[in-house]
Amino acid sequence: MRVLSGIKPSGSIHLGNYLGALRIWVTEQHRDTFYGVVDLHALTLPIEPEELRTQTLSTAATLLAAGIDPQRATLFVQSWIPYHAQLTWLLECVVSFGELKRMTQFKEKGGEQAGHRAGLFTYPVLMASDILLYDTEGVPVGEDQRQHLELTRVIAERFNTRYGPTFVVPEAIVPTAGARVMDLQDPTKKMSKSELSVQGTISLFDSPSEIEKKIKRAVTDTDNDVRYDRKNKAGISNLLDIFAAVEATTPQLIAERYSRYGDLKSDLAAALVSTLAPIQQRYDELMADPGELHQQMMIGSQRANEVAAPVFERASRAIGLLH
Ligand code: ATP
Ligand code: LTN
Repeated sequence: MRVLSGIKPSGSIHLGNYLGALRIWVTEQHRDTFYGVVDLHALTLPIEPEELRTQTLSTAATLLAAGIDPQRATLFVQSWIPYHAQLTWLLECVVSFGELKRMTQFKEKGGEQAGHRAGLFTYPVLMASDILLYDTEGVPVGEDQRQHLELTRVIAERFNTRYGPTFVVPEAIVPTAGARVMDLQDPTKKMSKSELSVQGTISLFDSPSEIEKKIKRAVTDTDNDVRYDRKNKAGISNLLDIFAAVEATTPQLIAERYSRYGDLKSDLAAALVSTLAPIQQRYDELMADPGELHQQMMIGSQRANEVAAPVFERASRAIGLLH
């Protein structure tokens, strides 16, 4: 099975990215995997050029540190493969304005406010290109990306119907626990890279004492009953869900082990510290040699380019561009 996913180099990777997506990227590596640092997506929100360059390299290092093996997975930088932007134009002429307007993430990010970039509106089409360019069958993503994946399927099917069989229609791979990690200070909002909620977000690079502090201060309710109930007990359910993802079990089984919030919180903090420590150590080693990292990304991107080229040609011929 061909698997592809992407992550934006728009800030430090957080626990939601790790539990919802990255951890699954690692376990899917026995398949034919393509993982992209999708730098063009980071341009949808304001970002300084120097910051984008630095984040692209450090995001690549984070993926390797989390366990992506460049011998097995094809790791690439999106903008180094010109077909992503090229295919986006063709697909923008297949999708409708109304379909893009219905995307909830665009609305949540306040997309219609004056001054927002048009790329924020059209970005699900760039995401569809990322996926369709590689004949992808499975896409590991967090819950927030389900709607974009559904749109990708609609675009692929419409293209195939209108212009003849061209694209593989992909499926989402969404984990059972950790698919929607919420902000620790506001469990009605998802943990996010670009929202400025330092206390509500656990970065993969937080120190043990920062992790302990943030978990201890995580918002819960006052009835002190450890029970998984996303609707009525959002805060505690979020912690149970995180714990279940880390231990590869279910939040209900974790809940049975605890009767007090305090015990749950201190055990969860300890579990997170021991999960993240090896990733942090490996990250420091990798960042010590940026030249080698750059080289790794070049090798992967060349391989990605070779796979994407014939798929783009197929699509451009099908739609009627002269060859
Ligand atoms: P931003 O908040 O700036 O839009 P992001 O944190 O959503 O960024 P992305 O790079 O857009 O990060 O997403 C990378 C992957 O992480 C996607 O598969 C996405 O579904 C997943 N993901 C992001 N946030 C969460 C979360 N809170 N819980 C679970 N998965 C998440
Ligand atoms: N749109 C996603 C990141 C992303 C992605 C992709 C995920 C860009 N391209 C391709 C899977 C496949 C996001 O913003 N969370």
